[in-house]
Parts: sequence; structure tokens; C-alpha cells
Amino acid sequence: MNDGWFTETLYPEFQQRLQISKILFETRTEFQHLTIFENPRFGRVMTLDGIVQTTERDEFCYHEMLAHVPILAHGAARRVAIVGGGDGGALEEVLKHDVERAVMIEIDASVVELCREYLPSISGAAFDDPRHELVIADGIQFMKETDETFDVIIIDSTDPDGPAVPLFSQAFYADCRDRLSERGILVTQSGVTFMQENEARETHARMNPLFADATLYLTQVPTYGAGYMTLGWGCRDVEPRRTALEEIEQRFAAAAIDTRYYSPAVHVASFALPGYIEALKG
Ligand code: AG3
Repeated sequence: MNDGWFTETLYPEFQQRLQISKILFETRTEFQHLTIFENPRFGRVMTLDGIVQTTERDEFCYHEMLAHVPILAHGAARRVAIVGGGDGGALEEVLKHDVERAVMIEIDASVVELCREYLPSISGAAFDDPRHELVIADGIQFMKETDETFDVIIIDSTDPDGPAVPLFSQAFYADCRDRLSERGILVTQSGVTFMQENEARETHARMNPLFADATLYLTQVPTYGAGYMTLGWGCRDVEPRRTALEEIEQRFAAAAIDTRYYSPAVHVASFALPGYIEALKG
């Protein structure tokens, strides 16, 4: 961080660097090392333990696909849970829908506070919306103890290294499944596939036995580097993923939301996996 550049430490053999025009904040929270700095192209950037988590300019590529694909595939989602996602980006997208309740379970209160202060555009008005509840707690514990059910559960975590490791376990996916309503859908952040193929492979292998329908779907986030990111998908019913384009178009039109990455055509296409990714499903 000292030479005017942020160098990501995610992979030993491949690095991305982002120019720092200004460091806004740097701290060790109770759980992780957090920095927020400004880059001329991406705007404000938030990193945790040396890895880019979100930027003002490309967060839509990630948060829109995490939220709108399961919600519009479900078609009548009223209760949504987000595990992680302290920046509020996924929460903002969820609340664009006619949901009754969106609960966000984030382990690190500092991420929420600092993102609200330094990256307010990422959450927009989400934290003022009375339909949301912010729970500062361990998502693992929460899913074990709650007796609430959800139509969609979104796991918006860091990579499986550090505090997020248990969020990639089969036991946790099983607890999430048990908290899903009949046609409920679980989606997860599963890494940048070309570089982190085990993250996608293991996510799918762990979810597959638990759900009637399990797969991966795609998004592309410039600052996650090195190609497509896959998102894990597990649904208690096979139908939601097969919803026809025309139906998704109608639901999207009825929801009347503005998006910059998500569209019904992108939604349907995001389940078409390049061969090297399809092969990870075994
Ligand atoms: N969560 C996903 C971060 C993934 C970073 N990994 C990577 N570049 N491979 C971000 C949280 C945003 N709400």
C-alpha cells in the first residue's frame, strides 16, 4: 500500500494491482484487515485481508447477479436472508423487489459501519428501509438457531480462507437448506473459476446431494480478476431454474427495477457454462 499501488495477494502466480489515488481508511477489525481507498477507474475500493471485495464502479456486476437471479427465478420471494454482505450491496438489490423482509447476518460490524461511511452508494438507502434487519452475528450460528424460513438465502462471503471457511461447509449448506421454504433457493459466492477451481468444484459437490437442483451460474466482475466468477445454486425444486425467458421477462417488467448487468436474457444465459466450468460439476 505504500508505493501508490494496492497489490492483491490472492494468488501466488498472478497479481492484480490497483492504483491508489487516496487511502481513506485502514484498520484491523475484530476479524480481518480492512482498507478503503480510491482508484481513478473503479472509484472507492474495499479490501479485506488483501483481497478486493467491492468497488463503487463494478459492484453491480456482482450484487445484481447474486440477488436478481434467485429472486426472479423463484417468482414470489417474500423473505430473503443474506449471510455476509456487510457492504449492503446485495441487500440494496434484494430490497428493489417486493419482499416483506430481508435479514442480513454479518459477523463483522466494522465492515457495515465503515462501508456505510465510506461507500454509501453501494448500499444506497438499504439500511434505512424498514423491511431490513441487520443481525451482527455468526451466520453459522444464526442458521442453526433460527426457526424462520426463507425463500432465498444469499451467501455473500469472502473466499474460503480466514473467517469465511465454515460458510463453505456442507453442514452449513444443509442448515441453509433446512431454512428454505418449499421452492427455496440458496446461492453462494464461489470464486473466480479459472483461478479458484476448487472453490467452485467443492461448492457444487457439497450442494449437489442436498438439493433437487444444484448447479453453478456465471457473472463477470472486473476487479475480481482473471475471468468468470461462478455463483453456486441449490434449489429445493427443479422448476425455478427452468423458468422460461418469457416468464422471467414478465416478472422483471413487473418488478420495474433498473439494472446494469442483469437482464432476463443474461439471467437465462448465466446458467450456460463454458466447458471448463461445466466439467467441474463432475
Ligand atoms: N464477496 C466476494 C469476494 C470475492 C473475492 N474473490 C476473488 N477476487 N476471487 C464480496 C463481497 C461483496 N459484497
